[in-house]
Amino acid sequence: MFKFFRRKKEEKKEKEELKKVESVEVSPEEKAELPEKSVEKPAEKKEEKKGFFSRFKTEKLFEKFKKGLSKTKEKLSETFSELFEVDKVVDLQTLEELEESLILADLGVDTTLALLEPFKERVLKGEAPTTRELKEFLRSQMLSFLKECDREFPPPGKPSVLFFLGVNGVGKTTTIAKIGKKLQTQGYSVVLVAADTFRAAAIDQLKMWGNRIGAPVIALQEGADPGAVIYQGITYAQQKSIDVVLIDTAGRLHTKYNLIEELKKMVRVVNKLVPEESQENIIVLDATTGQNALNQVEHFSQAVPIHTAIITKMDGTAKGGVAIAISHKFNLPIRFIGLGEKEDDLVPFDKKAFVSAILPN
Ligand SMILES: Nc1nc2c(ncn2[C@@H]2O[C@H](COP(=O)(O)OP(=O)(O)O)[C@@H](O)[C@H]2O)c(=O)[nH]1
Ligand SMILES: [Mg+2]
Repeated sequence: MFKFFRRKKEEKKEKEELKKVESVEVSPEEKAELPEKSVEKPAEKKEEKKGFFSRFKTEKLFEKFKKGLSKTKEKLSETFSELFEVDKVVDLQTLEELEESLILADLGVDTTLALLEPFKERVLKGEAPTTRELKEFLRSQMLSFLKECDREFPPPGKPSVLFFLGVNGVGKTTTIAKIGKKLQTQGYSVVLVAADTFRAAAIDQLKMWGNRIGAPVIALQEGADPGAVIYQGITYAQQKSIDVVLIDTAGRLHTKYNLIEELKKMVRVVNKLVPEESQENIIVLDATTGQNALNQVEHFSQAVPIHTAIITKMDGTAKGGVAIAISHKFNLPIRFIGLGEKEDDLVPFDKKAFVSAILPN
């Protein structure tokens, strides 16, 4: 009984807190005087800011990767279980079977061939490497094909800007909310910017998320110039001393509308307001689209320099190998991967955990 009332009380408190942080809508006329609605964080929380990723480095992470990548592992293990069952000498036919299996797990043709080439050469030269050596070779090649991220996260500077891009439906908006929440729990204040001004629904969706996580949202009306929203979002952060600006952008690839030109303009606005080292341009990709994700990286990199990638929906697909292809082909570090729809399912990418999760033990 008491528990019930306590829970009700807590729910009520939660609702009231959410109400306090409404989204901030600004019109150009209002630009100069923005309402006081940023979320102030207690001082002691800011002390915890160091090492954003350190709190994730636990045994649990390996478990999470294993669970989320089980479909990809299953796909690979059809070949792997036969191949690595007993230690024997590797011949060309075995390598071809392995090639096929890696291609099917969406490493793609180019990356698969590049990955196996040094081993194939040994076989062609008449050496007799064993399957045990092949297993070790695969592991170390995969690790070296996955690029390390040497940029700080979030980038240094106040505010720093995370600029998210990617086609519609990949999970940009939900990912922004999840990252915003993670940053907040680590003591960073955040503001979300609705620069996908194409559809009113997109603006509303971001506002809804802002409300849920208790973050201000800077939005203009549907059809507004995305550059103007970004300008206002960043100046708002500067005025309110907010740590991180997360920008949601449009993702429709339509012939009549030049998304690439729009994105270039948006980045120019960011460049004018914050130094380059304070920006991270993040492409969001959906693992279930497999090799198509590579075309998307190619397309978007015409518009802006892409610093890192986030790959969502790994849980629903056997195409997890696409992470290796993306990182290898574009020299692109992976920041986070989505291993499910829940907030905790967006985890920092850990290449050792990734490779362990898809290869046999
Ligand atoms: N299973 C799964 N679903 C995800 C993941 N990330 C996002 N989604 C879902 O993908 C759908 C599209 O997301 P949304 O953020 O609206 O995509 P946007 O159009 O790029 O902004 C939503 O239903 C999300 O819940 C993930 O890692 N796993
Ligand atoms: Mg969206």
